Amino acid sequence: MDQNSEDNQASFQSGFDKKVHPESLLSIVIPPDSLIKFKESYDEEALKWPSDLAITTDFQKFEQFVSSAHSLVRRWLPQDLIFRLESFMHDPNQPSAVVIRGLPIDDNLPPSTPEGHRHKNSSQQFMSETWLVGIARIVGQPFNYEFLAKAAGVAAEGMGLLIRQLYPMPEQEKLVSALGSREFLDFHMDGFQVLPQCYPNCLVFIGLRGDPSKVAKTLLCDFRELYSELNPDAIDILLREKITWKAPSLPGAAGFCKHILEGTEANPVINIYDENIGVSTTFDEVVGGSAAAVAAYRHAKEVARKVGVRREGVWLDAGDVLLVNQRRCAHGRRAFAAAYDGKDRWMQRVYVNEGAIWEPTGLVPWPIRALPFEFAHKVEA
Ligand SMILES: O=C(O)CCC(=O)C(=O)O
Ligand SMILES: [Fe+2]
Repeated sequence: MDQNSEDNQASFQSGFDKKVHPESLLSIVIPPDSLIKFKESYDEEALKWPSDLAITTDFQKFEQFVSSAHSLVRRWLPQDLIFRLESFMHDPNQPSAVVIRGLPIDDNLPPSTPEGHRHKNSSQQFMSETWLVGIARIVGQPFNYEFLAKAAGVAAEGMGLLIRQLYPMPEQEKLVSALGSREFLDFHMDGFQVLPQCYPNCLVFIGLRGDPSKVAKTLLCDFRELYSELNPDAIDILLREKITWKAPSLPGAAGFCKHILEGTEANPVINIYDENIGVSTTFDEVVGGSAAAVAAYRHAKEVARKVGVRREGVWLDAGDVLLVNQRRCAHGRRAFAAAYDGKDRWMQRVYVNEGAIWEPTGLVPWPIRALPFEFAHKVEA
């Protein structure tokens, strides 16, 4: 057992926040009447935004938008909700995920396709982006990874640098992917492989169009619930031994190594991933460690699937926002059938970090919000 392993075990057991936890998913419905005048105030703010917001690659220009979105959200969401969001990432008594339903988004939504999304932004329609970025800004600082912006099937420009568009794409139909559909997307944490200071501590999604069949739901697996169902022998091994991932498919990443179980007993972090995301490599080709550690990791993944799938999951309709605290739960998605008729499910997503990313003490110059992918863990001997 190396020194790191012992430290992990000691800190895990000494967690002092042994409070009763609230429900893991909180749902809040915004009364439509309270936002009747939102559009007027949005239109007034939008006049101040750069006219080339849809195509610019100048991050300085986004700051005007981020700041406006932030102030609009502060003005229009109920104060008690703002208060909750401000403590969402810090207070263990907050839920692990929150869904806020009923926000007004852009009228006459174009088809759920790359062309549709380009059309929406080139017509200066940024209402969904305003809620998404403004809410993310209450929780922390919104960002994206540059390689994801490039992989979205459209030019890496404009709002696409900051916001990921999620609609099923025919060419990814059979891939395990956020842009796939037929394959179950198993429980995972986004940014699994990045350096800790560049980790998306929170994910924020907004629905633009709900899956018409209502099958495509975001599934959540709360770590406290998962932990309570893990076999004690597996817990013991996962606290002592690290798992190694060889990640040939990850841009710039030779691989990385970490403990599956971190955090504290009261608030465990259980680092699970879907090793098939975006690739055709098998679990055995990717995951390394002692036979006992790999078996314990497989067990954690199986229990996560059982725990996560028995909950209903979250179906996001137009104007519904989902915040997921990645230190408290993993997420996945049910398999579904896409029609590619323009009416498929459409969501947008940003990542949130509380600020460790940026200079002067971080790694990236402010205000770049699309991070170059140079932050992967390397395999440790
Ligand atoms: O489609 C979903 O509900 C979740 C997709 C996903 O894992 C992600 O966007 O990070
Ligand atoms: Fe994900």
